[in-house]
Amino acid sequence: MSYDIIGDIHGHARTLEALLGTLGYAEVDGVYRHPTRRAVFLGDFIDRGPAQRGVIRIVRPMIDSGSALAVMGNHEFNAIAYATPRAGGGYFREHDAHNYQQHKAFLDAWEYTADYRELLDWFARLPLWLDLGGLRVVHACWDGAAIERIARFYGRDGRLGNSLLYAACSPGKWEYKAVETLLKGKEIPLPVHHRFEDVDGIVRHHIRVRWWDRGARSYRAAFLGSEQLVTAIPDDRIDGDHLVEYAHDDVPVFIGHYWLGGTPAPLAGNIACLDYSVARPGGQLVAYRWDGERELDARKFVAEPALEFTLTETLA
Ligand SMILES: [Mn+2]
Repeated sequence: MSYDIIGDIHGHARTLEALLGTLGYAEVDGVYRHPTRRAVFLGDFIDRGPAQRGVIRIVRPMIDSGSALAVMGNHEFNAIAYATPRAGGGYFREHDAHNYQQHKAFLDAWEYTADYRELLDWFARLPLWLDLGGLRVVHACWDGAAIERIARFYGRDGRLGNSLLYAACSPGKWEYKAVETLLKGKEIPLPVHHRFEDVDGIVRHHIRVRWWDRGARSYRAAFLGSEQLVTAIPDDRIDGDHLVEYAHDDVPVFIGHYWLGGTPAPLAGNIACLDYSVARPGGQLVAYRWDGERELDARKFVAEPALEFTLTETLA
């Protein structure tokens, strides 16, 4: 089976339609299909962009009909947690100003509608990871030990039932760390007094890291994210462990999540990130056309420039 793996979409339906067209998918009876291939979505369908319903209208029929597979992103996880009351008051994801702002585009489109709960139930059926034999898919980090532990206690399908959701929203429980690593990756604290502003202008004291990279010895070398931020990261030697075991001869793993920029290319011979910041001006929606190869090839990325911004600018 050949797969087209597609990165974080974040409410950019027009760009998604353009990319599906470029990849040779056509809409038949409301479902985009390819005659011989399947799509695989890396999660983060929602938040940020202008087409919160449009994206779901495209991806859900594809996934429900088997034209596509998908994993859950941290934004779908957060959406479920935001809407789930905690016993004793409040919600699994707090309704504070930061969380509300990050989720506002989605809430505006869905919160007070008849199909809101039903969509969240659908999100909850998206697996946290997919092992397709010759390739693996997870939103941010393939942590084999975390996956094995969740599979053993909660089921091999990797789905977020109520008990796993509860544990994953309880700091201190192993499930919290495990789900966080799969959906948000590894983060390490910067040395004391070091901080930087991320692309949203939020001050960060932690960095997302190249979790497979044994060669990265400094914070800057281990940093995984937008290249415009690299110089803001200290070049000090890393104090502590940033690694998750992923052997260079293991099968390819595809991830999203990291807001990369520039020209898409593999991060390692068997690791590719397909999140090239479609929700940022100048960003791209990126796919990788996989045909069974063990060694990933830079020529097999397909990038669609973010169309929504062009349209908005034209209208303005
Ligand atoms: Mn993400």
